[in-house]
Amino acid sequence: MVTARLRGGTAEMTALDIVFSSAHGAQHGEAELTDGIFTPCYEQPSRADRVIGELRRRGTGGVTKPHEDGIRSLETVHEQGYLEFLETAWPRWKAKHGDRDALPLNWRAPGMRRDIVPRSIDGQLSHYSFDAGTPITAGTWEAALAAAAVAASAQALVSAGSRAALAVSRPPGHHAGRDFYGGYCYVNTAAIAVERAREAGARKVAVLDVDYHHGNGTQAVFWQEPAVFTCSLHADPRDTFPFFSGHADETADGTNLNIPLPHGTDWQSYRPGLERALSGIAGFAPDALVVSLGVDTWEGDPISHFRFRTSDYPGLGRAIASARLPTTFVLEGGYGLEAIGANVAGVVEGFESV
Ligand code: Q9C
Ligand code: ZN
Repeated sequence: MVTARLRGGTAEMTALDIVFSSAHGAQHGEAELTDGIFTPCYEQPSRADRVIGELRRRGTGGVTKPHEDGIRSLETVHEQGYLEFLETAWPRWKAKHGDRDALPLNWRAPGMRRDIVPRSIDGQLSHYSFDAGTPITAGTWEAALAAAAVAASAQALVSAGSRAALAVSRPPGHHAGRDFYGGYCYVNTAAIAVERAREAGARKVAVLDVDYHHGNGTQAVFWQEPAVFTCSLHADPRDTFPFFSGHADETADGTNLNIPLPHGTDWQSYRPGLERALSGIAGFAPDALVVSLGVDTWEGDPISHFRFRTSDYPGLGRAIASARLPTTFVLEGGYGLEAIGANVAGVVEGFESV
């Protein structure tokens, strides 16, 4: 079947493989610190529920539950000490401060110690995090485990011969590094997919990150790994979170490509950057592609400043399909609830149409 498709056959169109776990709902933070006040978390369960609801309504693909092990998948990317912190943070916080979400209160200044991990839960939150928008809750560990399993399972289906799969995973992952969390991300789902592809025999893997924000976590995870090419298009970090990563001069000896774009970027002005990204990927000649699929590029997104229309997303999917690679889509950001389902479905349906 795969061979027939590579020859350009259309007779064997198979529906997309979609992987979803309702366990994502365990992560339901109450509030994040934004613009000087505590606001309800933008990163909320209805996001993934909207996406899977719209995909089911349209019949975009077959939906399965994850079949890979979450812990084992996490250990391919994250440091053991970090995982132990993430697993135990909530009960330790709750015992000390009571039943409200855990948020850090301070971070190190340049020159302060980073070689000694604090003993207290408060110090450890500060040590392992980089923002105050990413609460650790009663269900964070359960949801993170499920997200890891969903991403690994989607990749396993592609590595077994499916042309493409979509991990409807939550919370998102691309801001999380081997030993840090932030930007609504605790574990790096795209990186987990990459490592799953490599376990299955892929020698080189590329990551294309189309979320509105720079994928700083994914870039950091693979910074010293020449077999993984990371590439991100995003709002210029001089203007936008994560502020301290995502500039064009971060090249990792040619295995990282950042394409910062101005506020107001629409699909037409995005396209040349996307072409550069796809040429970079083609030049690397990977065996597989992982797409960090954020749709916070949408014009109505409440925290972002790009201007994609819902009708633009199928074109993004078709452009990604032009890479002609086995492709695993992993859900990242997108906070406009009324359009998140249509925008994600648009990308994968555009991809499938090629
Ligand atoms: N005024 C992802 O899209 N800062 N993360 C929000 C809003 C954090 C976004 C500030 C944005 C993180 C996966
Ligand atoms: Zn984002």
